[in-house]
Amino acid sequence: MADPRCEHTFLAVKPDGVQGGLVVESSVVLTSNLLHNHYTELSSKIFFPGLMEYMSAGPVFAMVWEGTNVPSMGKKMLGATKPRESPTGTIQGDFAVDVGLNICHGKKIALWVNPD
Ligand code: IDP
Repeated sequence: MADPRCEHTFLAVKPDGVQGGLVVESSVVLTSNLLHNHYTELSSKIFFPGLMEYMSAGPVFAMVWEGTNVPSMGKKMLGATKPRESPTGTIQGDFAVDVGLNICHGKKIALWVNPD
């Protein structure tokens, strides 16, 4: 039986983080289809076209973490969506420069495991 304490969460280092050398392992360029599905709830936002362009600008480094409390732990490590609202010691607070260039992201595992 699966351990109920064993949770999963999805995180990605975005194109600016990969280009900035935050990861050295293999990374993937996202298809337009996957990106649209991933951000479907933001499709009416004024920044959506820019978000698509940003996320297609280069490879991302995608991960699924497994372990006790990984969703809340991952969120705490990432910090806030807006880097200026992210405390020192979080990835966004320490490395990101702007909400449109915010290095990391966490959510939606199933979409990435089965993109079609
Ligand atoms: P999250 O990435 O922290 O979960 P969401 O609200 O789901 O936050 O936003 C997804 C992504 O959309 C953000 O990480 C950021 O790259 C982009 N984004 C969100 N709000 C804005 C904005 O006001 N201007 C530009 N980009 C934004």
